[in-house]
Amino acid sequence: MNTTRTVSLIGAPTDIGAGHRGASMGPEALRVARLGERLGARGLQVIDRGNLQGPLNPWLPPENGYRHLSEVAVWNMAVHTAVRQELQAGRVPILLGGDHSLAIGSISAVADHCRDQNRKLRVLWLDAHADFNTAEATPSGNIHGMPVACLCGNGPAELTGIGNHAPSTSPHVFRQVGIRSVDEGEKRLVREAGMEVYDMRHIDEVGMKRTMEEALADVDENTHLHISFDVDFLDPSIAPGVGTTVRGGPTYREAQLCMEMIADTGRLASLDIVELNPAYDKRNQTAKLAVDLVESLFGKSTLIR
Ligand SMILES: [Mn+2]
Repeated sequence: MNTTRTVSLIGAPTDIGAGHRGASMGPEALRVARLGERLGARGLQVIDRGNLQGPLNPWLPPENGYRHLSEVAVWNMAVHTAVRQELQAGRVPILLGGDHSLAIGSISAVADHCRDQNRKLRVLWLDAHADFNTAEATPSGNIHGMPVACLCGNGPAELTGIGNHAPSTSPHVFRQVGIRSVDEGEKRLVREAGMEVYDMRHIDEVGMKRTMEEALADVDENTHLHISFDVDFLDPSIAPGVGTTVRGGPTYREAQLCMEMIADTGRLASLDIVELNPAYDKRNQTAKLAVDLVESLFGKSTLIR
């Protein structure tokens, strides 16, 4: 592992792709929960880049199956540029969302970087949802339900074309963990794409430990490991501060184990923290929990192991 790693916090305060307002307050809630200070205490160098800027949320109904498509594209281009810059400077970008549509910008940047550096990309998608919807399959038109599809080339050109390569990546790069809500049409798309999904039933049956061993099985020295952490991954009893709660998610201990096993690989190289919605939170508890988990992701453990 590198000696002193530098992480860059990049705020993207928008709920432009979501079906509920409020994820735009996520970056500040994470700062209030002392994300930067806590990572600094882990021995990391932390640079806070402040917040990106983009269009306000006009809160309009979907058009041709997409809600706020042009605004989502503008935000994602800004995210792409910012994440790319940090990677090129050898830093670990942490995107503070914002809703999950922003993963299009961040993961397209990571994918471009991996192509340049000849590294293997692995994306761990921690989420209650597969986010593999298309305009035809989605009931809502909310683009935060479509980022994985867009990154794999299944979406509008405004989004599939972000970055240097279209499509940015392929379903085989993804390992999805914690999934428990997939729309009917989306189920078929996930199946056809052959994406590796470790849903909650799988976690129930074999446990989080074996699930993570499987999800991380082919991470090697040349792997760039990107984590896309949708806070709705967590059970709503511990993480109420999200717009789209789905019961039956990982417990506190399961989530900690998941993060610690990722840290053990030593290959974590970029991170999204998305869908934190302070409008639904209680006394910032979900932001504080997210910060606890991110500390584990960066190697905090109970004992010296
Ligand atoms: Mn998501």
